[in-house]
Amino acid sequence: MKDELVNKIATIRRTAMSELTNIADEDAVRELRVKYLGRKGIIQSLLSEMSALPSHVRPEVGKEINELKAFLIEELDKKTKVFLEISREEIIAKGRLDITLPGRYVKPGHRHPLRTTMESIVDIFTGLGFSIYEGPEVETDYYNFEALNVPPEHPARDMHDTFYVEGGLLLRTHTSPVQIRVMEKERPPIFMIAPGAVYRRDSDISHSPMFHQVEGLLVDKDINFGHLKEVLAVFCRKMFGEKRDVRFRPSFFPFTEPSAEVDISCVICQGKGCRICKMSGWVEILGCGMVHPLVFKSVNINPKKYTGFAFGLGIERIAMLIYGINDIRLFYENDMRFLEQF
Ligand code: 2U9
Repeated sequence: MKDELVNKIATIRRTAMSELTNIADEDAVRELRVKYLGRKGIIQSLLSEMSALPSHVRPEVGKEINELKAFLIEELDKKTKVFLEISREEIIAKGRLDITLPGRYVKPGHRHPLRTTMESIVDIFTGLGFSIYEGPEVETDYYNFEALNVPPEHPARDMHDTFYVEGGLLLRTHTSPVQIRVMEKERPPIFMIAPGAVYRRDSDISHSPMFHQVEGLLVDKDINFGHLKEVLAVFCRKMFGEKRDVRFRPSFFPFTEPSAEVDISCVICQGKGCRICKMSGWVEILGCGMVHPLVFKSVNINPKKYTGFAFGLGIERIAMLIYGINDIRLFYENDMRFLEQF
């Protein structure tokens, strides 16, 4: 009985030794630990077999089992250490830095030409005392058309010209709704500009379904067309050069009366005549006019007490002129060969 158990202990030791030599990884170490030293492991079962032995032989056999146990603990701990070392070396090797490799070059970015143009325009007007306001791009018919005296039959309101969205809303076709919202909330004097994206159903080399505007509004007592002319002439010279000639041509907009369009002497040929100005010597820069009394009425500003002027300019058009770009779509294609030139 005793010899049987002693033999068994020796066999287990031999098996364990061969299993330990063939061990492949940390998981295998863990498995062997459970197999031999676990709660239901081999050592535990040897210890319970001991109870069947006569008491005088138990200490001797118990010593053998304890020796085997100590041996297994030591060997398994050694293996654990070995695999820990291997995996640490692997981690270090994987993350090793080759400081002789060239670094990854991160190209420094810069402003988009449209952003640069918009900022120059905004800077001039803020320098003249105008404040910047923004508003929603999805608008109601009221703010985009009705409050601006755009009649129901006006072509701009057509499905073919304006993007309508669900719920009777639309994508603003100009930033003018921002001025309406400001006039509803604030009382004159109002000196404001509204820069932002606008949307129209139009697409060719000079029209994009989304483009950008800066609009402006000045409302106070005794504001007249002379104020409009001077402010916009100052803007044109600051923006396009002090030597620029500026002219005002009569025009029409439902929200201004009288209305005008502003031309400057051609930035390319200085007025001599070229392809850009179609040999006229002049290029159109913006639209403007005195705020229509009906627009003031819709925001409860008394047109007998207050007058004002408004203007609007298209950023893309101006950027195309300044940089000599002939296709508006180049602004939105994110082609680095184009963008890197600015
Ligand atoms: C209010 C009252 C009047 C804004 C104006 C223009 C003339 C104009 C165009 C320029 C190029 C649009 O981007 S574009 O195609 N804009 O010609 N805009 S007057 O008039 C307003 C705005 C708001 C309350």
